[in-house]
Amino acid sequence: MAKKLQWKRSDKFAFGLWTVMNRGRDPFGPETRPPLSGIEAIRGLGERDVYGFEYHDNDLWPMDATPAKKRSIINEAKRAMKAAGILCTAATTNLFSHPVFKDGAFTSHDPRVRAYAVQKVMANIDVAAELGAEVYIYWGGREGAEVDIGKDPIEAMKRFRDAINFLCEYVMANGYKMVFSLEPKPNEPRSNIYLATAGHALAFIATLDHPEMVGVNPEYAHVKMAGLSPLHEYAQALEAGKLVDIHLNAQEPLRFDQDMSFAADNPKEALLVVKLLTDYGYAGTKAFDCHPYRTEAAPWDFVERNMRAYKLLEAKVEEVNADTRLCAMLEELTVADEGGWNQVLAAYTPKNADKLKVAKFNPEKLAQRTLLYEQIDLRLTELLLGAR
Ligand code: GLT
Ligand code: MN
Repeated sequence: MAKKLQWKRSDKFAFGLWTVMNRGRDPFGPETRPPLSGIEAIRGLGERDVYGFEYHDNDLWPMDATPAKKRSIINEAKRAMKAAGILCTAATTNLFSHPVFKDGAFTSHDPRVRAYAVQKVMANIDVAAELGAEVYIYWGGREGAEVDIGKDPIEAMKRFRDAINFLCEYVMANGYKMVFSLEPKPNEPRSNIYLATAGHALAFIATLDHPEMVGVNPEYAHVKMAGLSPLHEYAQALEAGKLVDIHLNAQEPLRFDQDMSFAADNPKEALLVVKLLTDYGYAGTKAFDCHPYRTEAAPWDFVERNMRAYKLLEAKVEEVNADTRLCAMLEELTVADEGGWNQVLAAYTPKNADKLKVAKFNPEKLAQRTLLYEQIDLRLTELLLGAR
């Protein structure tokens, strides 16, 4: 394998422990792979030069673990991390598997369930801080509804907000160095999940007591399930300074949650995402959140292919950015600003408004400008397919 294409820890790749622990169960059939413990998952990822892992509390210890059992698992995880040279980059809480959360956690009608959910998160935030995680994710899988008349969506937002506000204060009160991250998803397992897209999440964050403590980690496949553009979601979050983590994978649009490996469906779209992250110097971890195909006997080919795909696309981005033909055509899209309009549009002033009011434009003439998008797209396709 070309050296450049071999991933290194410095690439900051991460995997959710649950991705390699996934055993291939789906709604139509049982597990096809043997179990893997959280500790074995940490070791296996570390052995493959993965930079970090993300975990749910119950990926590591069962919900009914005694305090002593939980402590011994956490200690073992710390030893495994040290031995394998892998970091814990993000943590999250399982607020979706147990039937207690069947109608939501933070948005449950039952205040006891909401309190239990917040308590479960607080307990894991303590562990996350001990393991060194600096990002804490909320994927509200059960926060949604099938019967909307039975669940006021405005009330649900208020409950969600109260929970996040409470937990922000908890992190501050403990002096933890940790930011929160909301992970949007439009549906599955609920018919409709609240905070369905990055846009919903960003708008919600602005209503929190500590918006500076909360960002988003859009998942590529979740965006595609909503029929939207992962590139645009990542870009909007990045531009807002809110992209604190990313979940990479692949997904045919508007289907059930397929959770395929990164770039498995649409390499051009994946390329543009890697280009965005590269060009704008995204510095967070790049976490893969997908599952090995059900036909795999072990998760390790899956782990390697995700990182390899990212490195291939990264090398391709370098080629694309250096391609003189493509660069020349992209350059042609820009227009010399002879009228000084960029400066006028950059800020409202009475003077700028006056200048604009009296300006003469010829829309017919402006519309005659041709744009080389067919040729540009073809060139990108040539580069992607390795044609000369
Ligand atoms: C679950 C979901 C993911 C979330 C995880 C975080 S769990 O597997 O499908 O997208 O990132 O809770
Ligand atoms: Mn995810």
